[in-house]
Amino acid sequence: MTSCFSKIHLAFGPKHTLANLSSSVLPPFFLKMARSALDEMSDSGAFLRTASTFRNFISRDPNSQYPAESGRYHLYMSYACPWASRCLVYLKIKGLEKAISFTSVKPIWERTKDSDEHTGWVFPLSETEEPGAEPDPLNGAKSIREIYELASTNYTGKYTVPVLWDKKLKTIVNNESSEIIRMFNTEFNDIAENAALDLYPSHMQTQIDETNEWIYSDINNGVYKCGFARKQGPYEEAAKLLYEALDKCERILGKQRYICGNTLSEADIRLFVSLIRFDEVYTVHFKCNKKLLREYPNLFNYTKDIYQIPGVSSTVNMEHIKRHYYGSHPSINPFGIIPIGSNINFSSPHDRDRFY
Ligand SMILES: N[C@@H](CCC(=O)N[C@@H](CS)C(=O)NCC(=O)O)C(=O)O
Repeated sequence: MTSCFSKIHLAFGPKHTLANLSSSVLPPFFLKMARSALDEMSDSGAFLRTASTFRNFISRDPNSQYPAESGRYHLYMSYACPWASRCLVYLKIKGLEKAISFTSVKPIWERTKDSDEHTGWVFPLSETEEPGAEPDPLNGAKSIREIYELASTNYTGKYTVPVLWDKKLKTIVNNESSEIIRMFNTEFNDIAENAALDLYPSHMQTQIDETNEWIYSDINNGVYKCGFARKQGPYEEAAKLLYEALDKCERILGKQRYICGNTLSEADIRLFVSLIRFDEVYTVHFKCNKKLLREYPNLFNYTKDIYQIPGVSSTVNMEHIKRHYYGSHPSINPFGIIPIGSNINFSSPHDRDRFY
């Protein structure tokens, strides 16, 4: 566990310390840690995501603290969540289903304790209560919050998914999806059914890292900055950057099949999880309505292309996605009405094989 101080350190990167953070930069969670994404707000009304806390690594080295053993780890996730979904995509396309088990929570946040007002991810009480979701098979927990409390008695951050759980040491290994996908990509190759697939090959790493940076900031997190902004200025700034980034993707994808060239890479999976949610959710719920995904020919066909990679469509549960966003943020959608949507068929033909 990191201390409260080191969490602030992590959130702002290594350059910043308490001493050089001015009070106008210090977010409210310095005084009271954010308990949900809806609390992560700067004084200017902009959404400010806090860093994940559990940052251990599974290793292919059998002598490491967390060796890559089959059957040892469990992914707690939500089909609704883009960050958790990217981990599930990796689990499926790397052929790790037999090695790493997973459970999805229910899509709509509920009260996690009678004694306070926190709402968050909960498990169904039975196998049949919620299609796609299952009761916690390992710890019998009622909520993801309980999983964090089992791993640490003094945890004060958000109770986010994904959570990579170690069944042997009964603790959380890691709750940061960008790191979990890297572990899934390389560390389980002795047991992965699709070990040859490398989505972060050394010759592409610089390009993938650079691409991830603007896609994360302007698209993956950019849609949240639009949706959770509490003032017009930060919303407009985020929306401008979002659409500049989408236009850039559209241009790139007019010249090549994938975002970093003609080979599928990590950057594609990271982009995909946001695109697949775009028209059904972000356009309405997060006010990203300058243009729809389906108005971008290259991006739209590209989304279908990734969706049709064997294993990927099974990670997309649009029911969970829609019910989560429209049903879990009452300050944005007080009546929980789910817009009817366009019900896009991502299995329909696409034109991306023109690049081969
Ligand atoms: N940095 C984390 C972010 C995960 C995250 O924000 N998950 C959201 C769901 S989409 C969550 O669990 N939020 C719970 C909350 O805000 O209380 C990662 O990428 O793994």
